[in-house]
Amino acid sequence: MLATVDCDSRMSDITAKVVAGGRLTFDDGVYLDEHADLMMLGRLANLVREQKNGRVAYYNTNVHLNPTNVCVYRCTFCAFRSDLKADKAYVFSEPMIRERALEAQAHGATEIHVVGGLHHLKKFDWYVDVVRTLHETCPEIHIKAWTGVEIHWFSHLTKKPYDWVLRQMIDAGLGSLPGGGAEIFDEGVRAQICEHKSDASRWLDIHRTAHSLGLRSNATMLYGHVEQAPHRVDHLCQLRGLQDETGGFQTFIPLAFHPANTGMSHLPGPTGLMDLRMIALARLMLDNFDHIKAYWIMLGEKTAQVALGFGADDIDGTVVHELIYHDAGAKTPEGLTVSQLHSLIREAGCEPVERDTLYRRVLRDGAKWTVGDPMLAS
Ligand code: V47
Ligand code: SF4
Repeated sequence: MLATVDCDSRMSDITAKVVAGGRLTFDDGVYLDEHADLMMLGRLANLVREQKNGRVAYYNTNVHLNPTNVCVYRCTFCAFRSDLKADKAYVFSEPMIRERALEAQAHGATEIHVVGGLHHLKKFDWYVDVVRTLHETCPEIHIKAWTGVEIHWFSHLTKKPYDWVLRQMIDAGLGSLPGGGAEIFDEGVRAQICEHKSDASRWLDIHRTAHSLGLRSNATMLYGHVEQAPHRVDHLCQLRGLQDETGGFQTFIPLAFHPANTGMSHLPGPTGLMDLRMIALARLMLDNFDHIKAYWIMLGEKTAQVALGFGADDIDGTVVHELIYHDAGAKTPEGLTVSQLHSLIREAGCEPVERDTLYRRVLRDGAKWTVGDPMLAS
């Protein structure tokens, strides 16, 4: 009984803090992650979501390109990577990249999302040419490309600093950075799931540099594997700290671990309730992020729909050609049509709004599209 009273008073304190617009501490976050009643947590997160974004749920029309699956690293959570000489290894040629851009254009996409492996033999110029080919083929489409891990690899290949690498990419047509590669910042967890990958301080430094050059970026967190609540909350606090400094992050995307075909396939992966808890926790801890994305490809359409009432205001996009999650056992379709996205959002009681990568409203007139001003979260 006493424990219930303590829990209730802790939740009341946290609720009062959130309602007053105050900032939650690391300890508050761990409490919410480990003990809070899920429905109370969801209601509180939804309150913040409505203050920031009303009942709008954003989506975008995008196409993915994973130009190679060959990767020098061996992250234990990754089912997508391939050894150089394995049967599943592939590398996109320039005509294939051009064809993907034209397919995106025909599909009405405003964004091409590009991430892939770190190929043993490809030089930096090959990665620059991927961006250049896409941009020259379809200059109107925003290119969101390369995670912090890839930018770190390019810096290693060229022996040049991050700002030089990013400037080359911007000159070739890069528009922003996706949020991947962050995984979990804690070093002990990283040692178990991605020991060779660039560490937290480098990932953060790359995003800091990108923001200083005027690029916007996203942030992610991979959860539901070997990490615990304090690791997740520490990760969110570190992102919040950088956002205080730069304001350059647009959206946060909690990524649910999919175990099939990975080096951690013995783990069960997160439950649906944990997925909702992570969305709500992120909405409450990341008070300086405008958007929280429920990435439907990874959550499944059903959980993503519920997540719109637990703090999320974005469900990503049409996502044609997704491989990373499907290689790891995702059962979702590889893409959804705009009308499917609309019904999914409306059924959740939200208003669907198409955005471009920079959260500007997309206005369509038949096959043509233009963008309005950025929609500012309050
Ligand atoms: O960094 C890889 C994750 C990320 C698995 O910025 C896995 O808009 C779960 O970052 N189970 C790449 N996750 C994808 C990514 C992303 C996705 C959607 C939108 C945006 C955005 C970014 O995928 C990797 C890693 O954290 N990942 N394997 C797996 N088995
Ligand atoms: Fe390579 Fe990325 Fe997979 Fe790690 S997550 S093995 S860096 S493709």
